[in-house]
Amino acid sequence: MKSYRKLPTHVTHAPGPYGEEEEEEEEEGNEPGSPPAKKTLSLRWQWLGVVVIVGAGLLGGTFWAISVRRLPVEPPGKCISVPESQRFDCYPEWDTVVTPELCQMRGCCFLQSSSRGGPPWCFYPPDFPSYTLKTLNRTELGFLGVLTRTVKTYYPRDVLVLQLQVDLETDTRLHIKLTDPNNSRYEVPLEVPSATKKAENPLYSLDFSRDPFGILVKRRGSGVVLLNTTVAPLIFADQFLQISTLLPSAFLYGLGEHRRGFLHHLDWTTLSFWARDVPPTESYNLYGVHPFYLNMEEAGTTHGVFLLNSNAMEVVLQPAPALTWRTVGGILDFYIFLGPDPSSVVQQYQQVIGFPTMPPFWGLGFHLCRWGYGSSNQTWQTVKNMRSYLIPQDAQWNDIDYMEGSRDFTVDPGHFGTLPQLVMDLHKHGQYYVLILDPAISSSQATGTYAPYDEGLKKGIFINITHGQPLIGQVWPGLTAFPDFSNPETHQWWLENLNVFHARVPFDGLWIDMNEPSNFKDGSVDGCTSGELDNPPYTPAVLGGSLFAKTICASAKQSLSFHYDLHNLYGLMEAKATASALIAIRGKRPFIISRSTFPSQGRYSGHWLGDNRSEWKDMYWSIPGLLNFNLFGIPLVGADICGFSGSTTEELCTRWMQLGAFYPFARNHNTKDAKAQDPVVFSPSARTAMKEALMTRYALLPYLYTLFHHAHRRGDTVARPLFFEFPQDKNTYALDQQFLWGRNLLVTPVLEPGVDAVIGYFPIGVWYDYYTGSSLQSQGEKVKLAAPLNHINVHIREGAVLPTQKPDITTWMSSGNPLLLVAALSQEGMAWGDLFWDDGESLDTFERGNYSYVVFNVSQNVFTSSVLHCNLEAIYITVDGLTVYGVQKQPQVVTVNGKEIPFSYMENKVLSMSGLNLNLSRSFSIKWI
Ligand code: MIG
Repeated sequence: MKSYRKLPTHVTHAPGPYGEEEEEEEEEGNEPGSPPAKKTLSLRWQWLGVVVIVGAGLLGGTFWAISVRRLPVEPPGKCISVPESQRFDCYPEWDTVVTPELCQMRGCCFLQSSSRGGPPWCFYPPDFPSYTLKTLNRTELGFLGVLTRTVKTYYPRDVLVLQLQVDLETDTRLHIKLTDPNNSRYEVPLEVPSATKKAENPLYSLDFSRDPFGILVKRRGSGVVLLNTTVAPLIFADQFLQISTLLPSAFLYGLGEHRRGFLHHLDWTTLSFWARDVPPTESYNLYGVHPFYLNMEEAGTTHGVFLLNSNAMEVVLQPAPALTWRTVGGILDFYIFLGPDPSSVVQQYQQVIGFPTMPPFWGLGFHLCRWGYGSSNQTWQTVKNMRSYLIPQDAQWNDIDYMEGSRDFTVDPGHFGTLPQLVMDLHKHGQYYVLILDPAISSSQATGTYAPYDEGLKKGIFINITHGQPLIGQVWPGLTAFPDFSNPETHQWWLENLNVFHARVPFDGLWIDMNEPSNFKDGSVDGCTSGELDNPPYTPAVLGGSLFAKTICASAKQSLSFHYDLHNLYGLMEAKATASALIAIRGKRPFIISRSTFPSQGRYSGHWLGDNRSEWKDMYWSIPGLLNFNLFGIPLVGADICGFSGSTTEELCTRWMQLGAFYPFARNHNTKDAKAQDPVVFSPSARTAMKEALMTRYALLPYLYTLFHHAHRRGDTVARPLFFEFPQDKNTYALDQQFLWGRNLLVTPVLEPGVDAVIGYFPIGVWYDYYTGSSLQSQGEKVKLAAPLNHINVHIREGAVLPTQKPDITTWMSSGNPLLLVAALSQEGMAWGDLFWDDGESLDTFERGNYSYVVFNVSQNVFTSSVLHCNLEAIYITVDGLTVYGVQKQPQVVTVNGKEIPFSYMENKVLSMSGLNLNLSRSFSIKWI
């Protein structure tokens, strides 16, 4: 009769999802294979049937029916009538080729569509059974409702009664939580803020659909529907939870960690979420998990949605436009952020997950690393070479080759014997040392020979298999056990080991790798159980096809829960332990870069984008990567500059060092067997170009540092997508080959070989060449820019004041140098900027008031510096120069605090003065007439 999708030969037909325990269900009249019981046929989805929408009474306080809609019902054509774009997949099992029979067993519609990878062939009919909203009561913060389901689904252990809690937490934040009121279920152990008072003037309104249950969230101003869950049935079974929503537009961002363009395509994509060690590849689940999206509405307003859930997950995107969340555990716990502009959405998200930590100033310098220096002397030589060419470098790193037998907290005495001296030498030069740690602890020594393992075993801090022994996997040192960072004891053990090691090698920062956690064995050396944690009824489309692929068993026991629930939190919990250990040991701001991440990670660490390749397209991919992690509240992010695997070329590495000079976290890192790619190994001209790019970065560090302060203080992005600043300009929505630093600095890198020009998009307004001050006026257009190999295009947005500093080869040197302020006037002759300044390393300087904050203003030919907050550090800083871009008329006189000073004025309308010798801690004004 019908032709099916061909069965790939390697796919064995999976048995139906009806386990023995489901027999009971059949007695209740929901026999598999038969259509849903009659009583449910009265349920209709919104576009077909009768939907009673109940207003939630946000305004008047009462609860009233706002509309009753009757739409034509077509039972026989009910399947055909569902437009392709609105077909929601009823048979997502990727390991089974769905047949009409299998589909009908689920009570779903089978309709083959033209294309593979297009609409699902088996999809929910409009009358597929779902939950009914039985009761809904007002609470202090919103509503509490009860949902019931009478017909079970095809997944085991449906939760037939659900509790719906809707809290109107703030005017811009709505919290929707669906839980099992009768059995406690795992919830993500994240400290989230709780509201005490209901929002008074929310930007949103709520509607509930009773039968079937659905929830609609609208933006009150525009009436745009932000969330509409009536489009597909809600499923809440023990290990299969699914909810779908329509999206107001296809401009969708976020949902990491994946290798994709910044703007998602909603062309039937399934994104999977399960922390995984794998070189970033399109469509794979990668190192970290961030179930957060941002969606532009047509009007240029923006909202965001966060699903606080840490289980293995999938998100399906389809062109309706619509989105489906599918997770295998926990609860459905949503936060909705109303913005209305993109920056506020990201700020509101971080109000829930926490703001990023303030990095030490040196952390913003240039970092150099590779796997396979092979010895401390070779590492040292690299540092000395950098110094001899006067190339900026703040931190030298070592990879696992420093270890003895790849074991944490050891040093290879043969090859890395001089490591302590190297670190001392770095410190003497005002430089810093960062080393790698892998979480897996070597377990193969006879007891008594490797203290971290022996002690760990005694303290019981390792993750156990179901019967209580440590789970043994295999990583670089051979057989390993895995510390359970969900156990506070483990933090203590980690601290003790770091402390002892720090006494030997006084490292300044830590690089935590392999913390997905990565395991060279699938599950453990003994495999995993055959139970439903290791083999859930539904496994999301994760790489390797199982939850234990290249990691530890989901059934493994951790102190807070099973690894099944905590897997995606491993990197977060390790980072948390590492941050508190570093604080305890050094008493200063911790510097940590982690591979695996989860929401709230930014509070403890930054992130690098993992094992990229030394290829042009990988350089491009880094930009969507940066932008995404800025949305996720982890602004300290960068990719391996010049590429990790494979060997780079001089041209690629030059372009990449230039782009990398604008990564918030700038590190050149290389794999073991690839040719060296640190700046000194290249030709004099390439080396010079790299050095100049780094000098530009170092000059801009006061600006970058101030951006980090705003990220820390209120959740601003540092590397910022253009549409954040120009949400009304649709041309910016898909841009991911350019980015901004904060509001004011536009970076337009070359991302392809063999060219000496680059085309960039410039939103409407005046943009000044960073280096020369020459201006270009854009109507919102693409502009072709000269881009010789020794040049990266950087433009200042009109209306900005940027604090810059005379660069030097370390931040230790540069941070004492005089400042040069650059003002780029708007067409009205105005500009604004600011500077956050402190000692660069003490803990909580902002919180304790140990900082200076200075605001710069230009209007009517007067530049003023206003010191709003001052501490000692600013007293040592001199403001030496001011350069003003866009001064239309040649001034006759320039005065500082009323006293005349010399100046220069150039044809391209740049006014500059130097030798000002002003003190940053005092307000001043400069006037030109
Ligand atoms: O299995 O430590 O992503 O940056 O150089 C590879 C060696 C382990 C993976 C990291 C990479 C690092 C490498 N590590």
